[in-house]
Amino acid sequence: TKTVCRIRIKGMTCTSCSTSIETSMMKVSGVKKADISLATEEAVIQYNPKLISYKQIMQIIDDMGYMTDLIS
Ligand code: 9UX
Repeated sequence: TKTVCRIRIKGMTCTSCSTSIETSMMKVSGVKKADISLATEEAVIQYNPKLISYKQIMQIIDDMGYMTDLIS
């Protein structure tokens, strides 16, 4: 089972964007770690697949107003 996903995030234009996504993700039940890079437009998220799926994680980021694609 997957426990880490890499997601492309489009639409981040300043460091507050990446920081706010990171802060929000850390509050989501099942998310263990969220590293989000503005420079590479990539998020690496560790999660517990019994509590949340990568699709749900991507949906949360989409709902914040960004565009996501699964990298791996
Ligand atoms: Mo920076 Mo991001 O002013 O939505 S927080 S652009």
